[in-house]
Amino acid sequence: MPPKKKVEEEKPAIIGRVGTNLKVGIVGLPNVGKSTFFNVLTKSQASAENFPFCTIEPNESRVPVPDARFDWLCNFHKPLSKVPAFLHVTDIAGLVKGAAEGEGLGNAFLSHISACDAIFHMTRAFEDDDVTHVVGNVDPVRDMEIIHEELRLKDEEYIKKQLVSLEKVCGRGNDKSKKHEWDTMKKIDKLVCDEKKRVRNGTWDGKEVEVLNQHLFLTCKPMVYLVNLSEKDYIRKKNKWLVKIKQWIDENDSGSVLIPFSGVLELKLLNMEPEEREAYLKEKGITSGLEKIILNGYKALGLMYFFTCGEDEVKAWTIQKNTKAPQAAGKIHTDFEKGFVMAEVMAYEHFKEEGSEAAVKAAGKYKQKGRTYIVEDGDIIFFKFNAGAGLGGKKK
Ligand SMILES: Nc1nc2c(ncn2[C@@H]2O[C@H](COP(=O)(O)OP(=O)(O)OP(=O)(O)O)[C@@H](O)[C@H]2O)c(=O)[nH]1
Ligand SMILES: [Mg+2]
Repeated sequence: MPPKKKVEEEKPAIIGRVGTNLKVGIVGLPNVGKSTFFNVLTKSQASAENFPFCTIEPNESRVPVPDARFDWLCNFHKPLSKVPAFLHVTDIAGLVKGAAEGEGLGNAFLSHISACDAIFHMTRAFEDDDVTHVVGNVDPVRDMEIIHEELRLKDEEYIKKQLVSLEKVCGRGNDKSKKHEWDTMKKIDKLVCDEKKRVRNGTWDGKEVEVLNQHLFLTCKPMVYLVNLSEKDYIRKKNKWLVKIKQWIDENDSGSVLIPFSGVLELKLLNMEPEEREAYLKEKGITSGLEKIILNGYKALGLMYFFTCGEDEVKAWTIQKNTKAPQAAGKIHTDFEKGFVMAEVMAYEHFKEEGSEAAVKAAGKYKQKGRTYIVEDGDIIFFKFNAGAGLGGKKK
């Protein structure tokens, strides 16, 4: 007899909120250039393509994710409507030492950072006597430690409270249903409160991740480190802090990305006419840092997208990694998921290589995929679905 089909497929548990409406928050000490960066990011993208609804709130915005594939598809189809993927970004007030206990703007930061799914951790490595440094001098490594410690302290406070209530239920109350959550909380407590590490530094199995995802700890959020340099240092790609910052990240938050940029330079570029900007970048032999920052923010959120293409619309649909075809179809319309029949899939590269859908078919690269297909980044998909009795249909 053939072996029984495995019911549940193993897939790596994703740490963080489920969904595609995820956002990155800009976090750092006061006066490191967060709002300047946020404004540049928002304005540069908004003016470049004029996408509607870019600014959501004064401190929350969405910026299109730059993608040469999307541009190519738009150029090919010349659709009436173009919808790229967006990265949602929030500008958060600066944190200071003691914030966890109410210093500075205090505890308000907690809910703002809590609402974010990843963090642009911004540090200042530029010297400028006109811009006050809250601690007195420029030292980005010390500053990173301050931020991490405030987030850790906030988690510590939360963990201790959780332990008390879980103790009540499972310990004295003898209710075993929350035993696993309690055990996991004790493991988190040991790591965060005793060893002074971050939840992200731990190793967690699938069931533990479920607990993490119920609580969404601040020290569990993925970080992209943005180092704000003077224009001069950015151009010469040198700053005495960069090696130390990299070392710190490797030791404390290994695997996270470090991106140097220059707020003043980006602001300057923003105020130039396109030709002037291009000439300036060429003369200095540099590129703007914004694209890399947006792409890494999007990646840190664990998001990707597939395309639907036609004369009416070219659109990038955001999904989480490991999304199967029916759920991806459900992003377009719930009926697509309910009545899912199949996904007809072309890889973007194949489409570009072959030049038309017919040619992709002729080359045998047009695939029909079923419900277990895990959608890949850049797939061009045409879903077939059954809209119910008498309404069999083919759409998108
Ligand atoms: N020299 C220099 N000054 C900068 C740069 N970025 C920002 N500034 C200046 O630093 C000051 C603070 O900038 P913001 O962008 O408001 O800083 P922030 O991090 O949002 O500060 P808070 O909102 O108070 O936490 C302003 O006077 C900016 O003009 C930079 O790259 N270089
Ligand atoms: Mg600000």
